[in-house]
Amino acid sequence: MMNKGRLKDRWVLITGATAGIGKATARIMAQEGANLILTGRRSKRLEELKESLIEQAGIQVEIHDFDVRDRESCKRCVDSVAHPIDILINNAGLASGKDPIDSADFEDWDKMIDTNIKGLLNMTRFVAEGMRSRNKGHIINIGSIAGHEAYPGGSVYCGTKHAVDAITKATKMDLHGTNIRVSSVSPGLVETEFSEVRFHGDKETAESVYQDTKALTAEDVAEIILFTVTRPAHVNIMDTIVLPLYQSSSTMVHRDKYEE
Ligand code: NDP
Ligand code: 8X3
Repeated sequence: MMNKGRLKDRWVLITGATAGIGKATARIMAQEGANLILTGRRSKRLEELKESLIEQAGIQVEIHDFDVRDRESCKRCVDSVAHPIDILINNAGLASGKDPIDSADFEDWDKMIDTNIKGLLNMTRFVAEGMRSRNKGHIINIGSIAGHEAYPGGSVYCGTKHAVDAITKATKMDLHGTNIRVSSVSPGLVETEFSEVRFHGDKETAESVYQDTKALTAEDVAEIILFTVTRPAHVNIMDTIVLPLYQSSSTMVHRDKYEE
């Protein structure tokens, strides 16, 4: 099947493509004809996604299972990609725990800092080298409303997402004068596996986050990522903050039956 979408022949690397926003972004990019390099730690999910995307969209898909916290694995992945990477979507990330500063778990802190900040930096460092040499590319970092506001129990998660905001702005400056675009997308509540991961597999607490309200879907965010990458080459969207209608800040979530 020949795909004639807007991203035909482009190679897009998405971290964290095994679930949520990353997976939805893979699907929407595939519909637009992009060839994909999909990463995550759960290899079976990557294999299943690869098969279904090839069948549905007739694109090329490479998969690489590794942990973005492991710098050598990040380098190995980027080095092994034979095609120029046109778009990097730094999406892999997590919140782990929601405990106050004086009782939070150190392992949770390390996971968030090492994944959301250092993992994103690792991938950017290796991919940006090639982009600079080709003077072409687009780096998109998935930030959060938590990168623009703070909330109780979010000291480290919010800290990592504020870091993503600063890294996005500084990366744009480091690549100033090149043809490389740098953007972020900063969503509020999105119903994915995010809360299940945050609450360490406690499904009931995770479900309560999205209960009696209307959160964004992963597809809503994927649409915005697609919009960001399909602007004309001279247009650089720096950030898009997107909240559900029923959310007005990190801590203000309206809980009522949603009707269109
Ligand atoms: P999910 O938990 O559904 O997906 C997270 C993805 O990140 C998975 O594919 C997971 O893959 C990957 N990932 C996590 N840790 C690592 C790691 N160490 N190495 C490689 N991959 C990793 O969550 P979302 O889709 O919601 O989250 C995606 C991004 O969006 C995150 O950066 C998150 O902070 C951000 N975000 C989410 C919001 C929400 O409300 N859901 C709101 C705002 C921002 P695997 O486990 O297979 O490695
Ligand atoms: C995820 C959204 O509000 O739980 O980044 O921090 S929030």
